[in-house]
Amino acid sequence: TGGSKGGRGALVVLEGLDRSGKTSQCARLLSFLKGKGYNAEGWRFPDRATSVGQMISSYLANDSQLDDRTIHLLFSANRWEKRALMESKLLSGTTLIVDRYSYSGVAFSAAKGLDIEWCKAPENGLIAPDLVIYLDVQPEKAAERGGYGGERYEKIEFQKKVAEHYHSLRDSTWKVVDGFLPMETVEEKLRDLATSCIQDCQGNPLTNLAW
Ligand code: FDM
Repeated sequence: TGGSKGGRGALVVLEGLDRSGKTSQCARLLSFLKGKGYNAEGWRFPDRATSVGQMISSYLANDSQLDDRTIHLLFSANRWEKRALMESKLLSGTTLIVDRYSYSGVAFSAAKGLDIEWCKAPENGLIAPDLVIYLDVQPEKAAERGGYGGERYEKIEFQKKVAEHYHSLRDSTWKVVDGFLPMETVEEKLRDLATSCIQDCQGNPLTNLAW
């Protein structure tokens, strides 16, 4: 079945504001793909399991303070430390469904007022996604979905700024899906986008982000 014809796997990234439904849609998409016989794994950034990830996690929980540029570089380092594994998985035919990536890295740090070009620079050379699915939600409506948790960035005003920066990052790999459609409708759209991406990218080499 799908994806196991000797071709490479696809790098599929889900992005969106907090409470956009990304995490549950990632899980649904992953179990759909596995059920269809695709070789697929779910990843997420930050990857809190590494030592860099633990520093990030403590920062997000407000248990530690870090300079804005320092935490930006740690988020980026957290992707760099996974790059080699990511490449080998993709080349060996595993599709990766990734909850947040470099777009979160740039949008959240730029929302604090850091220069966007400065924010993009350390992302260059990471593997470029084949598909970025942006789950589009209005920050006010997202906050109503059971409210934000207690983490550092979960505030409406901040999320609005993040949304603006996300919009400026759209490129040809982006597909915007309305995150307020019924959950099953969103799920259906993601299935279609991901399965066609997996077919379409088979013959294409991996490329790097070049911002
Ligand atoms: N975040 C996430 C960043 O600020 N930069 C990054 O590079 C990444 C990957 O971390 F508020 C922010 C986005 C979010 C927080 O993400 C933790 P999760 O998805 O809630 O774990």
